[in-house]
Amino acid sequence: MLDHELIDLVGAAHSIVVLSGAGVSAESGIPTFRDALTGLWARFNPEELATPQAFSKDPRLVSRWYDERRCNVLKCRPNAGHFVLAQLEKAFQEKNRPFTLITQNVDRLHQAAGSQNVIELHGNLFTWRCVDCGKERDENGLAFDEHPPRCECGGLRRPGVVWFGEALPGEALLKAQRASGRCALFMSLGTSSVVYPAAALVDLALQNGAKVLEINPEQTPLSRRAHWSLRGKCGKTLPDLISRAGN
Ligand code: BV8
Ligand code: ZN
Repeated sequence: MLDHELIDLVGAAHSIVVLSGAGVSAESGIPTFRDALTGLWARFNPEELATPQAFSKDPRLVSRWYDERRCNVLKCRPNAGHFVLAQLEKAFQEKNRPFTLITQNVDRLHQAAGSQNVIELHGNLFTWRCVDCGKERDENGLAFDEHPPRCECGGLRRPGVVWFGEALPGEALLKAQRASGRCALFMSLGTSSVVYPAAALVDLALQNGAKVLEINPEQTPLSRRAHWSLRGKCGKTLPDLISRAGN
């Protein structure tokens, strides 16, 4: 049951920050990070494969995992949760109020749904770069025929994601921190809230007196700190909330 104070706040907030996690893409058919390891990959822990060490040790295995995820995402479409966030951004732009969408996701489905300003904290599956010369190229086609793919200079190319132990893109993180520290409402959507420094953004919002909404079918470490923690799927709960708020 949606709370009237929350509905009023979503409609009237002077600024909103959204932090999205893999749960927002779950209803598009993309396995969440914790369950991204099925079949061939079942014997690995994601944190083991998503590291520079794993790539140096077995570049072929890591390249195949990321290329398989990239090809799977290319077959997926944004869901109602993605679309309603794109609409909310548009509604806030028209009211000249700040709306910031920060994502941990690497699938670019927010952009596919029409969100204009997306802060990608963890990179994405489509921009691959050469480990030697740094040359980047977007890959939106079929699976690579060699793993890892090679650069013209002969160097190995890696996925443009942020691995565990790697720093997040400085400018993206700074923008995310600034927006989080200024917003009136912080929405944590579909994230387990355990990966840092993304999971620390909500602290900046709370310190600044913002209200916090979480939407997740499961409890997370944020649940007891949020003003509202709705047990539900983003694809259903979010559109209900946004439509009730009149955005
Ligand atoms: C760094 C790209 C330092 C790769 C990813 C404190 C400070 C700084 C670092 C650390 C710290 N403590 C620990 C660390 C180290 C580490 C970390 O956080 N480890 C965790 C595991 C404890 N952090 C790092 O290494 C970061 N780097 O800080 O480096 C540094 C500084 C300077 C110089 C050098 C180094 C880098 C972190 C980024 C790692 N890369 N992704 C890839 O995708 O393969 S993170 C990865 O996890 C994904 O991006 C994913 O987004 C992210 C978080 O997961 P979630 O999005 O939350 O997804 P998850 O599966 O966990 O949960 C899904 C949720 O959805 C669930 O709660 C589920 O209930 C819910 N759900 C399911 N269905 C639905 C739903 N919700 C709504 N609707 C539904 N339908
Ligand atoms: Zn190169």
